[in-house]
Amino acid sequence: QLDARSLAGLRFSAATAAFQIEGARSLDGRGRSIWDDFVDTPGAVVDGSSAEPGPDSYHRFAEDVALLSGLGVDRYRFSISWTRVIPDAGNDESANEVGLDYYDRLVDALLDAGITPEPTLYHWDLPVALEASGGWLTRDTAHRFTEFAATVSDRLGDRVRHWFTINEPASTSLQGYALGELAPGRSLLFDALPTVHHQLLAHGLTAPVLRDNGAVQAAPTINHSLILPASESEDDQIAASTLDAIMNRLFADPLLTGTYPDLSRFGVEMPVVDGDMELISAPNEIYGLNYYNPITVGASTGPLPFEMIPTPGAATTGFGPLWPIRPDTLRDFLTDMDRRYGSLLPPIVIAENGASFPEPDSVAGEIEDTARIDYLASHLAAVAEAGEAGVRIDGYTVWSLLDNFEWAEGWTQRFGLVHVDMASGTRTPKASYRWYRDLIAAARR
Ligand code: GCO
Repeated sequence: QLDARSLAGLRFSAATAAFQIEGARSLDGRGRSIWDDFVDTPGAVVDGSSAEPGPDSYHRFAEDVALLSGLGVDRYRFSISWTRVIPDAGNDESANEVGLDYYDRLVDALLDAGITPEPTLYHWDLPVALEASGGWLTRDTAHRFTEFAATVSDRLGDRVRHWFTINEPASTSLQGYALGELAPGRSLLFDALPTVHHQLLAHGLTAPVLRDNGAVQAAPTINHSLILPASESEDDQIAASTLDAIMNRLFADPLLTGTYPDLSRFGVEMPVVDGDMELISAPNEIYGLNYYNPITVGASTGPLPFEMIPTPGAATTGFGPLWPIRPDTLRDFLTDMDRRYGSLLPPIVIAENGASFPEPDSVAGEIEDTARIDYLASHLAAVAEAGEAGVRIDGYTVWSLLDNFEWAEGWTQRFGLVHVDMASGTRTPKASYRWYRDLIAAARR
């Protein structure tokens, strides 16, 4: 049961990402990213959609700000498109002033509405020329990212103090480079591991630059899942600990302790250069954590040493059997983190949490999305329980403010508190929007 008083002191936010909401892919000098290539590849996106027009926030951001203001959130987590700002990054590092102007206006509109902007600098839209020269397999990409971050923070740093650097590096490495499910669509299996180090290095190199430009927060957002073994058998337990190492410790350990878990069993060495681990593990103000679901795994003889299976007995979201709804695992994950890392763990900000459910493409009025309300309420209750158990948690963020382009799933998975008609851009708040608004107000009372 969720008691709003147990959430007093939490900072509330809602999140989106540039490629998922902006549309306007070829407008005002925006260059191409790996996601432009991905959506233009026949068959890559399930419904063949191309991320535009959709919410079209490039033109309709004022409506987004009004919706945020109506919610009463403290913050808005959006992302900045690298190729709007540096259209041909990798070939030519010059900035596109028109692209920067867009974010300038968005930031001003948020501040006028009393909402703290907390942009993410890398939400998966790598410039194509950088991918052509190796993408995140290449160390140089980390340096190019830092230059981009410097350009953006030179322009916005007088007003933006809260930054997220890289978003969900595990998704990029696993689904983007190891399994080919997301852009850039490469299937390198364990040879994708260097992309982990280069993304973390991108964070490590960039955080000091942001702080020099006035940042009081410069943290990555790391997606985690509690890993559940399919059975008590030794093979399943080993499979679970392997996936835990890859999904969780591979990111949390270097950021918090400055070391990688033992990777020798995968036959790959991280391309660590002297000084890297100090940069990566430099203390952060917060730990940005995205949480959606646990993962149940059993042993496998396939190309990977584990196999993900449905979590027995759990209800699922619109994503199907591999997205079980188990809020208790969020509480357990948070308390495990606290136990494992102790004083090395700064306060946690839940930087994404949310769920998709089947919903119509166009609506006449408010959708009664009670399943989403239940999902969010139960996960917030889990956050409160972890807090009562002593875990320091500073903020909570719903994914997402708006229905948006769900990557390879196109428009088929709706996560918004606000329904978006992808043909017209019309925004219609759902029941969950009203629920979140009331909850935030009650938590402040
Ligand atoms: C991320 C997430 C989001 C997704 C959300 C639902 O990278 O932060 O993948 O972009 O839309 O997690 O799948």
